[in-house]
Amino acid sequence: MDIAEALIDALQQRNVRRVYGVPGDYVLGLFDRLEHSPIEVICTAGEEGAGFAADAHARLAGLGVAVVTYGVGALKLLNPVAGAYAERSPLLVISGAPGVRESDENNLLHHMIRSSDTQQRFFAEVCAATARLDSGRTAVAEITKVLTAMDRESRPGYLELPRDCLNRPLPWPLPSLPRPAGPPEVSPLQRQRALDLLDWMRSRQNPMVLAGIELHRFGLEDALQEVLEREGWPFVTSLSAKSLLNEQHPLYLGLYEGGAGPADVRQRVESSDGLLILGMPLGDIDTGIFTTRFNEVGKVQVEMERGLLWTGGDLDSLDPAVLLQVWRQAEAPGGAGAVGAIEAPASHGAPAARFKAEADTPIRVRRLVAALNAVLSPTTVLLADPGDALFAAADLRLPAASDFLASAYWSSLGFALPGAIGAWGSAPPEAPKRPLVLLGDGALLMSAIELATLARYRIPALVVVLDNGGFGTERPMLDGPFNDVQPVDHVGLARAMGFGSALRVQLEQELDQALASLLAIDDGPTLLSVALPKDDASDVLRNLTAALGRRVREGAS
Ligand SMILES: Cc1ncc(C[n+]2csc(CCOP(=O)(O)OP(=O)(O)O)c2C)c(N)n1
Ligand SMILES: [Mg+2]
Repeated sequence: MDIAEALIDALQQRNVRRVYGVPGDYVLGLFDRLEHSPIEVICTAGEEGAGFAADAHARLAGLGVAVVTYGVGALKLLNPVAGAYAERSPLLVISGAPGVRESDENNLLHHMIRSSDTQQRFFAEVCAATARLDSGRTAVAEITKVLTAMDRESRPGYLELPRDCLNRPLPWPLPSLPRPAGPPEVSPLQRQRALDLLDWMRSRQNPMVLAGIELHRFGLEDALQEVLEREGWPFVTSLSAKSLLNEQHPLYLGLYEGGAGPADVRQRVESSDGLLILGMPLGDIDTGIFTTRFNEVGKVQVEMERGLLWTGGDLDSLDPAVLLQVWRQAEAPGGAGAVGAIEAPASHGAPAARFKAEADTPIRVRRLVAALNAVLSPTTVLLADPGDALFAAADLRLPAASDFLASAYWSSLGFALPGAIGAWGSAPPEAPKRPLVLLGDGALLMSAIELATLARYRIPALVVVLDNGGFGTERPMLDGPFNDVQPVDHVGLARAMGFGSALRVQLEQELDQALASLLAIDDGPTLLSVALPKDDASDVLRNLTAALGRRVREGAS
């Protein structure tokens, strides 16, 4: 066995069936090896696309892989990998590199910057661990080190493979890789504090859980659901954790977004006398730009980095995984459940009704969301780019089992379209996924090359473009010609990229029919370009940009 085989074997042991990448001379040998293995290589149009595809795949399947060439290819991954670091997604980068022998002989090899470890040092900043596979003796230990750190932190990793090292032999047979760690060990102190907190929550008049994205990244959804159902506690989620649990669940009250979200959900959350903020780092986007007004004495926070933060006593080591482990094993509460029937806030409302188009009415964002709500299916993976695509998507109520992916905290444009490639690619053949991509006209221009990849692999995605003639999110903060984008014939663009069907709509009655006809096509991608008024925006976008605009204008004046 040699290094390339060991690497491919390690990926297979982790159930990786597809990887994403763009070849170059430093990595062609590895592409050839992958081509002759059971792993399928999805060739994206650009490396940024490969990175976002692998990120989306990682979010859904636990490990996603991007394979690229040295320097020019790898550095185009820095944005997706930084986003995966910030949003805790286990994305593995495999980069080719100049051969060890040729670098010894000559310094001026194309794509090289400064010294042979410069690229690895860039990635060290945005990865849980990095390694260079240049020795058969250490390769397996290095691969194991990187994958183990990725599991522990749920963050990216980096492996660099010099092109003359692929066939370096391993001196001993490949061992089985350690499996991802099981449930955490719990110390007596952790257990005691977790049980104290459970008693406290049970003693509250209005207990509630505000659930965040870490619960998804560390696979804690089932544990959370079990505890919520046993205790009868209602829950809300942050925007980035949208659809963490079934959004049709009777205990679900909606999305909480501080001052940016619906007032009635906010009132319920902020008046709780037992609010557990669980696995949710309090970043600006998830808190409606820091407009939360929690009831400070009735609030407790438990998160990965800082553990338990509670007036009853902090404990660094009590993270969400440990807490839920103890709670899961705790005895059920005595007597009837503490909480009576849960009444959902009006804004959360009833499950989506049929969309009834108004005659001769131009489409507005709110109505586009209503129309989409009526066509979501359990196999939908919704991907939304920052801009009103993301903020309006907050109002969609997803069916059970469907997923929502967004670069919500990192907020990079250009995630959603290539993310659809990875969302599709992560699904096993027996349970296929249909991506629904929502993105603005600006975001489309940044990622349009990946339309070709959707067409090449006949991925059954529906791409919905919210065309408001530019950077609508930025206009209320500070406007100028820099917020305009070139008007583009989206239908012509999609067809040129190989889409069989693409439509443009302006009126509600066209929207209805267009969605039905495009969703009926499932053997390749389709695109719907939706003309929206330039000054139209969702309520969430208006509220967020009002808060953010004050900060922007303070800096500009
Ligand atoms: C890679 C990247 N570049 C720039 C930005 C800043 N930015 C945030 S929203 C936005 C406007 C996006 O325009 P569009 O996709 O048309 O969506 P809209 O705001 O009009 O809904 C920009 C430029 C960003 N988030 N990511
Ligand atoms: Mg726009």
